[in-house]
Amino acid sequence: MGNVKSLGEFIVERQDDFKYAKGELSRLLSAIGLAARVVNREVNKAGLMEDILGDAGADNVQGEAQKKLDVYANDEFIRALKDRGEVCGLASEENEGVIEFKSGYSVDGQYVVAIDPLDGSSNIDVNVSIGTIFSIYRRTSKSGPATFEDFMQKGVEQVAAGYVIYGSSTMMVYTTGNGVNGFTLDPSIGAFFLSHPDMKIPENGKIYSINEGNYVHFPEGVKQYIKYCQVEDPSTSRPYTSRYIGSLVADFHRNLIKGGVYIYPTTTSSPNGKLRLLYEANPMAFLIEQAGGVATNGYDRILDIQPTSLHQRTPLFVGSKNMVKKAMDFMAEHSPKGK
Ligand code: AHM
Ligand code: MG
Repeated sequence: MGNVKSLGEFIVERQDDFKYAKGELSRLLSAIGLAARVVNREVNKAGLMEDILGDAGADNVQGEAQKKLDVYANDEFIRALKDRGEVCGLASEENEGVIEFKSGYSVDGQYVVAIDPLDGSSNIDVNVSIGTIFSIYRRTSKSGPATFEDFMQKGVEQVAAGYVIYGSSTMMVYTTGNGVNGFTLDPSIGAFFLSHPDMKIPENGKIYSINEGNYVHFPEGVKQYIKYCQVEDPSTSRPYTSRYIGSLVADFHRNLIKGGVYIYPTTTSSPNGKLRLLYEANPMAFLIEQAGGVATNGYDRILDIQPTSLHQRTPLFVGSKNMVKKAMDFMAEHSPKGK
C-alpha cells in the first residue's frame, strides 16, 4: 500500500517520544485500537440486531438510560485492557467505582485509564456518529490494583488521550503530548492507517456548537456570546454557522478539522455542566491544546482542574483559540466567576 502507515507501525515509530518504558504505552494504545475495531463492528451492524439496540434495562451511575451497545463497548474495552500487564485499573462512565485489575505479573501495570466507552449514546439508534473517549495516566500508587487516588490527577498529568469516532468512516485520533494524529479504519482490511498527520485546529473558526434549546438556562455570558456569533460582520466572517450533533466526539472532530467552538456550559438544572471531567473534558482538552486550541470551563484551563471524584462534571468551552478566548471574554464581562 505504498507509503501508507498503519496505526501499529506509527505507534512503534513514535515510541521514542515517550519518556517512560517504551513498549508499555505502545501496547496499551494498540489494545485500545483493537477494542475500537471490535466495537466498530458492532456499531456498524447495530440496526440489524434487535437484541443490541435499545435500553439495556439498567441505568448507569448518572441515572441515564443505558443502551446495550454502551454495555457492550464497556465490556470490550475492559476485556482489551485487563490481564495484559500495562493497566492496573479503569474508571468508566458506566461503572460507579474504580475497576481494579489484579495482575498476574511480577510488576503491576503502571497505567490507569479513564474511559467513556460509547459517548453520544442517544444517537445510537438513529444512525448518527458516536465515539469512544479515553485518557491515560501513570499511576501514583506504588503497586497492586489501581486506587481512587490514581485517578485524582489533573489533566496536565495525562500521558496520552484520544477518541474513536464511529462516523461515516471510523477514525482514531490520539496524542501522547507530541502533536495529534488521526488514523482512518480501512474496513476491508480491518486496520487503521495514518490519514491525518499532525492535526492543527485553525485559530479562528466559523462554527459554534451548543445545544441552543437550553438557551434560557445559560449564563448571561454564554447568551451574549451566542448573540455575538449571530451578528452580521463580514470582517470577522459573522454570522457564524451553528452545528450541533449532540455527540461530543463528532462535534469536536468537525471543529478540530474546520475550526470552531463547542460549548457545554452550566445550566440552571446542571449547575456544573453535563460533561465529565475525567473521561470527556480532560482528554479533549489535552488533544485540543496539542492541536493549538484552547479548553476551559469558561474561566480556567480544564487541564489544571483538581479532580475530587470519578464522575465529576465540568462546563466545557473547547476549540479554536480565538473563539474560546472570545467566549471567555463574554463570560468575564457578563457572568463573572463566583457570582
Ligand atoms: P453521554 O455520555 O450520556 O452520551 O452524554 C454526553 C453527550 C455528549 O456527547 C454530547 O455533546 C452531549 O452529551 C449532548 O447533550 P445534550 O443532549 O444535553 O445537548
Ligand atoms: Mg459520555
